[in-house]
Parts: sequence; C-alpha cells; structure tokens
Amino acid sequence: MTISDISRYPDPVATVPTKVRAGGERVVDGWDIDSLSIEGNEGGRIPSHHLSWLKSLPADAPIEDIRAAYQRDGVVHIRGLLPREQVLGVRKTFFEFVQHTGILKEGTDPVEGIYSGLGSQNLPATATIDDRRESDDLLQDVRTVANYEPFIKDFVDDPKIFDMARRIKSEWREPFRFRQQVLRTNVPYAYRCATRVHYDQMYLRGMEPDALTAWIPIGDISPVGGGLMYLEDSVPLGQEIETGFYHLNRDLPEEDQLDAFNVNMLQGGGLTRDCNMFATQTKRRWLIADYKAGDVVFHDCYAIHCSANNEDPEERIRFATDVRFADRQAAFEDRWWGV
Ligand SMILES: O=C(O)CCC(=O)C(=O)O
Ligand SMILES: [Fe+2]
Repeated sequence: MTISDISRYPDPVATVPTKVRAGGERVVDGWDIDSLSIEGNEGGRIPSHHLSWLKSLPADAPIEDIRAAYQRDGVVHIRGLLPREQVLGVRKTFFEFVQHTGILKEGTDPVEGIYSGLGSQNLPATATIDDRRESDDLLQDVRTVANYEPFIKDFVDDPKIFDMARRIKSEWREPFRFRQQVLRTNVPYAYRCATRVHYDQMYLRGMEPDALTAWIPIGDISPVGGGLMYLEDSVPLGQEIETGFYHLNRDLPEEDQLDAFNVNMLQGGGLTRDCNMFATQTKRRWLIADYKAGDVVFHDCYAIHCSANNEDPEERIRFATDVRFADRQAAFEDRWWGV
C-alpha cells in the first residue's frame, strides 16, 4: 500500500465542519482570480475554485476591527504598516549583500532582485512538474549570515511591528519577540522549494499554542510571486490535526514528541507538499493576496499556510521574513527566549 502524505494524518473532514465563505469578489486590484494560474510544490495547478482573496485592512484601521479579523480568520493582512521606502531599502541592502553570488541579473538594480538564472534547470517548455528536480537553494549560506547583519536586526526590531503584535494580543502580560527571525528567498521557477503546508505550532511544540507570527514580505509579491497562502477557516483544523499528532506521538521518546521532524511527520517537516490536494481534501480555499512592500501579515500558530512556486513574470526573487511573538509569562520552553 502506498502511504500518501495525507493518509498519515487524522481525517479533518470527519471532525471539523467546513465553513466555505460564499461568493466574494473575484477581481481585486486588476487581478482576476479565475484566470490566475498558481502551482504548488506538487500536485499541479490549483483550480481557481480553490482560491479566494485574503482581505486586507489598512494599518490605521480601528484595532477592534483588526483583532476581530484575526480572531475570526486566524490571520490578518495589514496594508502599509511599514513605510514602503524603508522596506525597499532593506530589500536593496540584502540583494547588495548577496550580489557576489551571481544570483542577480547583470545590469539590474539590486532593489529589483531580478534573478540571473544561476543554477536554473533550463527545461523545455513542454516539461512537466515531474521532469523537474528539487532546486538547489543557492542563497542558503549567505542568507544565514545576513540574519545577523544589523540592517536585518534593526528591521525586525521596528517598534511598529512589535506594537501591532502587542495590540492584536492585548491579553498578553509580557509580550516579547523570539530571538531569531528567518529570512527566506525563492528564486523564480525553482521547484519543490516552496513552503510546505503547515501550521507554526508543529515547530513550536512544548510552548503554549498562543504564539503570533508576523510574516513580512520584503518587496512586492504579486499573487503569482509565491507569497504565503492561508487556508480559510483553518485554525480549528490545525488544532484538530495537532491533537491527532499528540496521540500519534505519545509512544515516542519525550524528546521526539516535541520534534516537528519525528517519524510521524512528513520528511523535512510540514503536512504535505501538495496544496492542491490539501484544499480538496479539507474542502477549503487558499486565500491569496497581492502583497506590497510595507504590508505585514499576522497569523495564529494554528493557521494553516504554505506558498506556491514563484512564477513572477518579471523574474523577481521573492524575499520575506517571519518574526514571532509570545507572552513571556505563559508556560513555554526557554529555547524561545530572547536576550
Ligand atoms: O515565507 C515563507 O515561505 C514561510 C513563512 C512561514 O511559514 C511563516 O511565516 O510562518
Ligand atoms: Fe509558517
């Protein structure tokens, strides 16, 4: 018997009632969702009936509205929380920092982050997804170094991000930021290196399931640029799946029970690489957006999300980071403490 990724997990449909939002606009900011073609890591194109728009709120919206959206959806997309020029400045500095690798197209401005094609697979147009091998992550090492650069540290320390996290989680007694953010890059037309379907708590086991993530696009990421996609109404589903893992992991050694990469998990972590199948199986849609530099998306640690392949027609490298917050007075392991 072949064990597919999903068959290893409790069947969510059996226990969590789905609530698919009826209707919704299909054309937003000139993007017609019904003519978009979005491809996951595996499983091919996501049919448009499994796509919908993630609604955004302006940064100066009343905090009650922002909190209500967060509590209802497990995710809130804030437009323009940070000045666009500031975010583009970070993008430019980062791509200048990595330019020596040859990743940028010659003669282009680093702020654009236009891919040179270095290491690309150069397959014929007739190639299918099965012809492609997993792309190498050419920026892995230099990105790790950049994580410690002052221009990144200062950026993630911006009080506007912390302040919004604190206001969304106004019940927290002592909000703090995790000591480490993660920088992520996705070159266009790379395969099987998009973010797998997951919720963050699977990587945060051992701490109270109450962390808040700020996902920050560093540059514009169009709906086909490989930005994060959120599964609608997914917080109860994420909770349900994690409860299933808790039972599945109970017989493992204590250390392994907390491990997001233990024998019960997909190799390399996550629930599945096939976002198309996951949407079908859970009868939910992926919420996508036209992200702009300056936007920040806040999500719950049980909100299920992933990204699609970066198919940006302008060949821009998708660059983003994620920053996490929690209540220092909640029960959690000290591995997450900041200094
Ligand atoms: O940027 C990505 O692709 C992954 C980000 C993510 O999973 C998160 O912010 O929780
Ligand atoms: Fe995540």
